[in-house]
Order: sequence, then structure tokens, then C-alpha cells
Amino acid sequence: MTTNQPRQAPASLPSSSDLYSVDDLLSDDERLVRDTVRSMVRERVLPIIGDHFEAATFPRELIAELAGLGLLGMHLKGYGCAGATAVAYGVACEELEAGDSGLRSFVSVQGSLAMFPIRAYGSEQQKQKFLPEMAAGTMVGCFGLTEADAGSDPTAMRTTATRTGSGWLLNGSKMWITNGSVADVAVVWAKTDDGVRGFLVERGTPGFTAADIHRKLSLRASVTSELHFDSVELPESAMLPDVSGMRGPLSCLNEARYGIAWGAMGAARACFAAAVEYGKTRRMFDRPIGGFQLTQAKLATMATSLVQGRLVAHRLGTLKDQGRLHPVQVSLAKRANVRAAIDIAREARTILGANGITLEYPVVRHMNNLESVLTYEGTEEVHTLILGKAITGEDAFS
Ligand code: TGC
Ligand code: FAD
Repeated sequence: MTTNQPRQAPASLPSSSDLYSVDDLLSDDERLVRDTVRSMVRERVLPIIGDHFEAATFPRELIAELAGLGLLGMHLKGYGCAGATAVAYGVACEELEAGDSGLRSFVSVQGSLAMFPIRAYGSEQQKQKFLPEMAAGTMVGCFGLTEADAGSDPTAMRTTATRTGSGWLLNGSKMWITNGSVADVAVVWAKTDDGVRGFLVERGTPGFTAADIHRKLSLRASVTSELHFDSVELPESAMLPDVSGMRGPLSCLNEARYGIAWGAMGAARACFAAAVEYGKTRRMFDRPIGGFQLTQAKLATMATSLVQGRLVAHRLGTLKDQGRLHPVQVSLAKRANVRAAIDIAREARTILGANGITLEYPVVRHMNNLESVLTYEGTEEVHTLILGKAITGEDAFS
């Protein structure tokens, strides 16, 4: 049978890092965020981040730049915050984490874990005092939920706040706290007679100390600390008035996990791009290693996971912007995208051979960082069980 239909030329193929043109789903404003953050990362982060990772230091000089781009608390409204869409916030996380997970962590903790609870549950006075400065980067925040013996199960926390005549007495300690020793204000979750409550503890408050955790082999360009509270006296006004119970801290985690679902794809994209480039230029057995079928199979699987993860992140953002996001959907995306990213990073590492273990290339840095990302904000296993509970109705935690 013949047909008179004219033959159409196939559409041109987008770049290998965005084979499904997921970026076409972005609005003009979101594309501007992508381009601005991407060029900041290229010009200001990539030249220095390997050295910071090696020295185990956080590039504090970047805080003002992150603030200048409106990235601190960017998805919050009012009080000096940018009020951007959830998708724009996600895009920023993806671009930042293409630089380093430590940079995205800083922004996640500041905006989603420290500023969000103040915005959502703080008094007007707390919002006025902290949020504009935190958005401007002149005040840094941290989030203290985890304790040495209360990680996946934060309800086991031992930190307590007891009422005094004029306020509260805080006792206990927190472990693995991002930005802990650089923070001007710590959002600390503690047990009270009225359930778990959040407290704003300012640096320099007598009895409050922070000590950095050393010898980390992951997330080295990020500060991680222990916080200690030894009979810390707090005024009544230090308590977040509008939330009690585990809903308080767990609702903050939704915000940060959301950013991680996007961010992990940035780290994955950077690893994939490094592997593609290396595959084209590295020659072995008289040909580029990208010409070997085994290398192509690796790259094909990586490219597919990247498309899938970025589509999931974008859909998650759309649901959030529509006010239809359920925490289980966040768990699905955090779990799936971090797993995809770590698999991509490990596979990219193999393509780079011995060069893959050095800081001359970004891959092993991302790969090691992603070990933390897999664990924090709910381990892979915790998110598996959250999904399992949603699917079956059976709660594996209790
Ligand atoms: P359950 O005791 O049943 O629930 C308690 C209350 O909380 C509510 N809730 C949530 N609300 C909002 N969003 C969520 N995602 C929520 N999950 C639970 C729940 O409705 C209930 O409310 P109410 O009013 O009825 O009392 O707790 P659960 O069984 O749901 O949760 C158990 C489990 C294991 C899932 C939870 O404890 C958990 O997520 N554990 C993981 C702990 C974790 O992720 N820690 C992260 C610490 S912060 C961090 O890692 C920062 S890294 C930062 C960086 O550098 O980027
Ligand atoms: P555990 O809870 O002891 O888990 C150990 C293992 O047991 C994991 O594989 C876990 O999945 C598994 N496991 C536990 N329970 C179950 C179960 N019911 N079923 C199956 N398996 C289970 N916390 C903060 O509060 N603020 C921060 O800013 C912060 N920043 C961090 C930064 C870094 C670099 C890191 C590494 C951690 C950070 N954390 C922070 C802590 C992080 O949230 C915890 O490490 C995480 O919640 C896991 O707790 P854990 O390390 O005590 O592991």
C-alpha cells in the first residue's frame, strides 16, 4: 500500500543530559533561575569546591552570593523571602547540587529546615526578628532533631525542655547537625510536658555549645556538628508557638526532602556529563572507550535514570505548586532519586577508571556525598517503609 503522506524529518535529539527535554516544562522565570544558578555554580563553585572538599571546609564566602540570588528561603513568602514557585526552588536545588551536595545542603537547611518552621509556626516577633536576616544570609540557621540514639526514630529523643517560672530550661544534645557550629540560631526540637516543641536557641546563649564532627569522608564541604544544651535558660518567646508534637519537625522534613529529590538529580547529571565526556576522549584498545558496548550500556542506563528522576522531580514540583503534595509522594521521590543518583555516580566512577577516584574529576566527590544524602532526611529504608505503609496499610514501624 502506498501513502501520499510527506515524510517528516525526525525531530532533533536534545542533549544527552536532557533526552526528554524536561527543561521545556519550565516557565521563563524558572529557566532564568536555572541559568543564573548554573552560571554561579560554574564560575564560583566548581573552581574551588574540590579544594574545600579535600580540606573539609565549607565555602562561607558563598553565603552572601546565595542570598544575593534570593536562594535562601526562596520558596517562602514575605519577610524578605523571594516567594518563588516550588518548581523554581527545585530547579535551584538541582543546579546547586550539580556543584556539590554540601552547597545544596546549606540552602536546604537554611530555607527548608530553619526558616520554614519559623515562617510556618513562629510568632510574628520571631518572624520579624529572624527571617529577613536569614534570607539576607546575615544570619545562619540549623535544625536539631537527630540525637546520638535517636536517628530514624526521632520520637526516642532525650532532649527536654522544662517550664520554669519565666520560660524554659533546655537540656540534652543533638548529633549530626548541618551548619551547627556556624549557625546564629538553632531550631531545636525537645520533649516537653505538652509533647515535642520547637525552640529557637541563639548562638552565645549560656550553656549552648557546638562542636564539629571531624573525619567525615562524605559531605566534606559542609559543616556537621554536635549541639549541647546544659541547663540553657530560654525565655517563653523562644518557643515556636504554633505547633506541638512530631508533626512540627516532620513537616519541615517534607520541605527539605522535596529539595533533595531535585538536588540528587543535579549530582547525577554532573556525574553523567563527566562520564560522557571521558568516554569520548579516553582511548583504550585504539578507540574511545565510549565506543565499547559495555560503556554504552552503562551510559544508556544512566541517561534513562536521569530522565526518569527529573520527570519525577518536576511532577513533584507541580503537585507542590498546586497544593496537592502528599508526604508519601515526597518519600517516593527522595528514595527513588537518591538511589538513582548514587547508582549513576558509582557507574560513572567505573567509566573514569583510576581517574575516577581523584578529586581532579567531580565524580568521586559526588559519589561520597550521596552516601550522606541516602542516609539523611530519612534513610532509604525509612522511605521504603513509609511507602510500604501507604501501599499496604500496615505500619512496619510500630
Ligand atoms: P507518627 O508518630 O505516626 O506521626 C507523628 C505525627 O507527625 C505527622 N507526620 C507528618 N506530618 C507532616 N509531614 C510528614 N512527613 C509527616 N510524617 C508524620 C503525623 O501525621 C502525626 O501527626 P499527628 O498530628 O497525628 O500527631 O510518625 P510516623 O510513623 O508517621 O513517622 C515515623 C517515621 C519513621 C517515618 C519518622 O519518624 C521519620 O521520618 N523518621 C526519619 C527521621 C528523619 O528523617 N530525620 C531527618 C533529620 S533532619 C536531617 O537529616 C537534615 S539533613 C539536612 C541537610 O544537610 O540537607
Ligand atoms: P539509624 O537510625 O541508627 O539507622 C541505621 C540503619 O538502620 C539505617 O540503614 C536505617 O535505615 C536502618 N534502620 C533503622 N530503623 C529501621 C527500621 N525500622 N527498619 C529497617 N531499617 C531500619 N539530622 C538533623 O536533625 N539535622 C541535620 O542538620 C542533619 N544533618 C546531617 C548531615 C549529615 C552529613 C548526616 C550524615 C546526617 C545528618 N543528620 C541530621 C542526621 C540524619 O538525619 C540521620 O543520620 C538519619 O536520620 C539516620 O539516623 P542514624 O544515622 O542514627 O541511623
